[in-house]
Order: sequence, then C-alpha cells, then structure tokens
Amino acid sequence: MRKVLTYGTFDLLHYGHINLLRRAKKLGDYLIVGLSTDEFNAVKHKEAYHSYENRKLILEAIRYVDEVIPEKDWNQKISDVQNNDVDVFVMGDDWKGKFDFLKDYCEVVYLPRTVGISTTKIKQDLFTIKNG
Ligand code: C2G
Repeated sequence: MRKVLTYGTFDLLHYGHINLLRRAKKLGDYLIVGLSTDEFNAVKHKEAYHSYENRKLILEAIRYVDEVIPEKDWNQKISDVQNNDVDVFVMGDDWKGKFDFLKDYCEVVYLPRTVGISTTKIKQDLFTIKNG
C-alpha cells in the first residue's frame, strides 16, 4: 500500500484544498493529512475560524482522506514519515523547496496551487461584502 502524507490548516475548506487532496490521493492508495492544531496555527501566525476538532471532522468526511493526525510543530515531519511508512510527501508549490530534506526518507512532490482562492481571500471578500 502506497502511503501519501500532506499537512495544512484546511480552514474554511474550499475547492483549492479539495484539488490538492484529490491529486495527493491519486499519488498513492492511502492519504494521511497532518492537520495543524490551534496551538501550531498560532506558531504559523494563523488563526483558524474552525477549531482543530471541527477542521478534523470536516477533513475526515472527504473521500480522498484516509487518516488525520495532528501537526503540532515544524519538526515532526521526518518522524511522521518514518512512523507511518510514508512513500510520498505532497504539498502545494507555495512550499516548493521548503521540505526537500524529506527526499532522504520519501518522494517529495509539490503540486501547483489552485489559482484565485484562499482562506484569506474568503475572509477578505466577506469583510468587504459586510462593510461595503
Ligand atoms: N492549497 C492549494 N491551493 C490553494 C490553497 C491551498 O493547493 N488555492 C494547498 C496548500 O498549498 C497546502 C494545502 O492546500 O498544500 C493546505 O493549505 P493551508 O491550509 O493554507 O496550509 P498551510 O497553512 O500552508 O500549512 O507544515 C506545513 C503547513 O502546515 C502547511
């Protein structure tokens, strides 16, 4: 069984996330998502609208996702790859090059981001609609 691993916050789930998860799953048979905890989001200077538990609930309902594990810090990727027998690590290409150190442990794939959508854009657009 070819196992794929990716990470993210996946807040206010949108089609860019779904495009990433669908393509990531296509690279293997089993997709694990390392979901950023609320505490780790603070480290990433992000504040998610949905709590970790609710973002996990949403991700687990997606047909492409087989397992969700917590992402608590920047330094867990190598042990996550080893402990979960991961064959392929996947991220959107806004991270291109940032995780090449994992090439010693598994394949590393950066996929083109979906243009025109982001959680930040959703928040900004809603703010504009509300405030004119
Ligand atoms: N993504 C995408 N297209 C978009 C928006 C996001 O392909 N329009 C991808 C990102 O490249 C990432 C994944 O969807 O691979 C999740 O995006 P975020 O939740 O924004 O993840 P991020 O905050 O970048 O966290 O250790 C890695 C970090 O936890 C990644």
